[in-house]
Amino acid sequence: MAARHGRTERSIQELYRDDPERADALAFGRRGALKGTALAAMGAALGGAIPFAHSMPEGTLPALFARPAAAQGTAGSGAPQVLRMEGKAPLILQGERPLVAETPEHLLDEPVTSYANHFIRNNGGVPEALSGDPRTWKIRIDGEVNTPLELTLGELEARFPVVTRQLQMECGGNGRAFFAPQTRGNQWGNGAISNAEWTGVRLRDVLQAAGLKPSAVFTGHYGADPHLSGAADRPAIARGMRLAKAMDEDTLIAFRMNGQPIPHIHGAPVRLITPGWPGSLSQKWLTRIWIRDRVHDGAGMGGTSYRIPVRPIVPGSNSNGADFAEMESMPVRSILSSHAHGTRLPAGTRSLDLRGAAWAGDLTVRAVDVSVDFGATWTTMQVAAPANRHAWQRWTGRVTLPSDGYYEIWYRATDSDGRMQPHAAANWNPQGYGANPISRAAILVG
Ligand SMILES: Nc1nc2c(c(=O)[nH]1)N[C@H]1C(S)=C(S)[C@@H](COP(=O)(O)O)O[C@H]1N2
Ligand SMILES: [Mo]
Repeated sequence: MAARHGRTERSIQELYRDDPERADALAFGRRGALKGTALAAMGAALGGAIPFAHSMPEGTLPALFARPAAAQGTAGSGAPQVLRMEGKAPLILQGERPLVAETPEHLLDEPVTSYANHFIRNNGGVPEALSGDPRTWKIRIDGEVNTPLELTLGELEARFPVVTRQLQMECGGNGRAFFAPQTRGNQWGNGAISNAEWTGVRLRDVLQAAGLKPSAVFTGHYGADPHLSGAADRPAIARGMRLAKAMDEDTLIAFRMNGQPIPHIHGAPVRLITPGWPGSLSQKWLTRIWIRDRVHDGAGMGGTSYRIPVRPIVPGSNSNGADFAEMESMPVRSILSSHAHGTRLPAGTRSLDLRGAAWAGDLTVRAVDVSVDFGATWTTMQVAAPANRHAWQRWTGRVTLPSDGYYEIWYRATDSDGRMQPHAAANWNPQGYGANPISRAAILVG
């Protein structure tokens, strides 16, 4: 071992990337304790001593190596891929066609998500920017209704009560990068989430004005964005939801974001906001809501699309989604916004004031706990009440550190039904929805 020490030190980070099992065996040895030259090698690779090495779990990649590359702002090659867009922070560019960008967790430090820090998720192209008066934009409500409606944005605003709420919007694939084996789709960390303040009318009020027929069971949503193929008759995405969610008082046809007209990239001039359920149900550039007498069958419905196994399937296996169920309320998740993953703090730092947010779809968050000793002990954070139903909840708290060195901040939330974020992404599914494992941020002191 001693003779190999130098080489181990240089290569352990690469080895953890290429062959984590062998790296772990090398680092921990057969007895599962990290000590001696292996501990020194691990410390060297991580950039500091590891004060809680004795509770470092075997078989778990150190967070500094394990955090998905995308979540660190480096896609693949190591060169940071950042969004360059007027008024937007340098978000993590997940793709340019369609345009998709993730907000780094530490930029989600505002209680109300600003335009600058709001993630972007498109499935198709971005429609032409509006010319003319946005109040003349029309939406159609048809299908299983007594009176099909065609309403301009001006009429919507004048005819129905206007409400303003802070609402979470989270992509159904948020956390996808945490799945093993990897699944297809944008490799999101935890940053496909927002909590902006939306103003609009309740979808419920508009559906009641149209009058729902007894046969009405589902919605189907359409927007003005073109399919990437350019085919005019192919919607980029056309999702729908059970009527119960459409009738929820927080499901809005929104026309203002944070008090301003909705920015073009976020669906100007009018979009749905369906908080707590997959973000794909928050149709942008909204043109039509088709009320259906069956589960909607538009683009992004059926098979394995936004559907998850009722009974766990073998990770990595093929499935046509036959016995999957629609993904509805999103699972509990927390983010840390006060410290970026990989932050280096001055030597002598002995306590950390932490901040973040947590949410749980249609439920609320009961607790957020943090560990700085690899899960051996946990400290309870203070969790604020949501600003309103379906808003995220901010959390704060302090942890103490015994000495300089490498730490991992582990953070996990528990929902109001008692469900806690799991240690590893669970219920693997082919398109990677609902991965919400406990998160780990690496911090170096000194
Ligand atoms: N018309 C339209 N609406 C859409 C989409 C889209 O591609 N087209 N993407 C959906 C998805 S998958 C998500 S997660 C949210 C993202 O909204 P944002 O881009 O404003 O963050 O919009 C949803 N609404
Ligand atoms: Mo999404």
